[in-house]
Amino acid sequence: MKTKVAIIGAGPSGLLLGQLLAKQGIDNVIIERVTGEYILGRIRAGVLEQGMVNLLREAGVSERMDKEGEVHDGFELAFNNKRVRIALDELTGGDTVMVYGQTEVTRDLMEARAKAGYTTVYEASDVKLHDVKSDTDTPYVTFEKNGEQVRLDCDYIAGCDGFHGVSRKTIPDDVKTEFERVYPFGWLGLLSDTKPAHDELIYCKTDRGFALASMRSQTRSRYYLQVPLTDKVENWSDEAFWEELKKRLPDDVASKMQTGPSIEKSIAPLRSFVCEPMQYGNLFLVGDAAHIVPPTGAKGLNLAASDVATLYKIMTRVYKENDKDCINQYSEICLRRVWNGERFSWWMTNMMHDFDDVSVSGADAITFDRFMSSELNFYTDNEEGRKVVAMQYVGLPYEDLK
Ligand code: RFL
Ligand code: PHB
Repeated sequence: MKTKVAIIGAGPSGLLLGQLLAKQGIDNVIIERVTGEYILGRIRAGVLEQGMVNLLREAGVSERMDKEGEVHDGFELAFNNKRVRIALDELTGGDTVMVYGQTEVTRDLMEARAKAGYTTVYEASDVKLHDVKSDTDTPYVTFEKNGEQVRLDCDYIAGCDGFHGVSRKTIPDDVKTEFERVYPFGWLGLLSDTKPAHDELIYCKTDRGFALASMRSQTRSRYYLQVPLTDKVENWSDEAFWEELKKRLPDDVASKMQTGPSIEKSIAPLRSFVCEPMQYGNLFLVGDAAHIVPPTGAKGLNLAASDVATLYKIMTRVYKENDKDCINQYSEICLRRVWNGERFSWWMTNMMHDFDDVSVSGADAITFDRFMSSELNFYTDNEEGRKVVAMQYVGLPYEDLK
């Protein structure tokens, strides 16, 4: 097999890049480890920044999102028995976010790819990247499919294979630096076909821990609870989840909340992670393969989309203008936006979670919590503070190539 761009991973990063390249007539093949159904079963992001919404429109996959997605012009922070609304549009001069699930984005992209007739190899095992940095400029990928060994020759490889993928591991240790922080708790998420508790998202900091009331549509809710890392999802019955959630949501929201059976329930650990650089020879790392944020700022998928936007511009210039020098800009441009997203997500996580049960104890833990409560008051008591939160939540602009 031969193609121009080999894409490893059919998550949102790989599928969106593939779709944009296809629009430019740039041939690409996606190699994915699991089945399409398995990917669609993973319940993840729910909030899309304006930049990602625009990119999905540019890719020609926005029809259903524009019909069924919900534009949100604000969200709430609840703490110390008060609720503060962050009015996104007023504070940013008109920017908003779109509530439309990652599952739906992925489904739309899969359908568009099938229609365009581009190849996706699902259930490929033992995927390996070769000669990503060589004098010959000819990297290739090998994998096993239906018991047979396959070789895919290409010009470039986009590593869109998530945090546990092979692409990042292909970059030699002495070339890359990995920055990591693991948080001492996880998020237990529950999806249910119930009316959302409120018409906007509410991020709640309480003495019992953090909770988030989110949604996918007017009939589907998504909720999260901060839980210790030692908790097992099997030990959380739906009843126990709803009971605990009611204790963490503001009283008037909790008292009216609809409950029902879960469609999905899972625990996600929280991590901040960045790999520098995000490129090596003809290999580019995209999305979760290069960086992870804790979900508190709703930035993970959105950072993946801005990486895709940058790589798409570079590949278009390479193939349409025969300018190969521009590939050197990839890592630098991406990392500037990535570190902003990392800082915001880390900051929101620290402000909104209860760290009392962590390794620090006694006065240290108390001081930390006091600092963060004071910070939350400081940023929500005045319009300038709320503006800082709003600007980052809607997302910083995408950077152009030089
Ligand atoms: P993905 O989605 O992990 O896809 C990677 C794909 O690569 C495949 N793969 C391989 N393929 C071939 N060979 C191999 N060796 C391979 N190894 C892996 C995998 O099977 C998979 O299909 O990465 P991608 O595409 O970069 O997308 C990133 C997003 O999924 C992620 O950043 C977001 O979901 C993060 N996130 C959120 N982001 C937001 O912007 N807003 C949110 O509201 C938000 N909420 C969340 C989130 C993530 C969460 N979890 C569970 C981590 C909420 C949660 C709970
Ligand atoms: C979600 O709906 O899954 C969601 C929303 C906002 C976040 C994280 C997750 O910050």
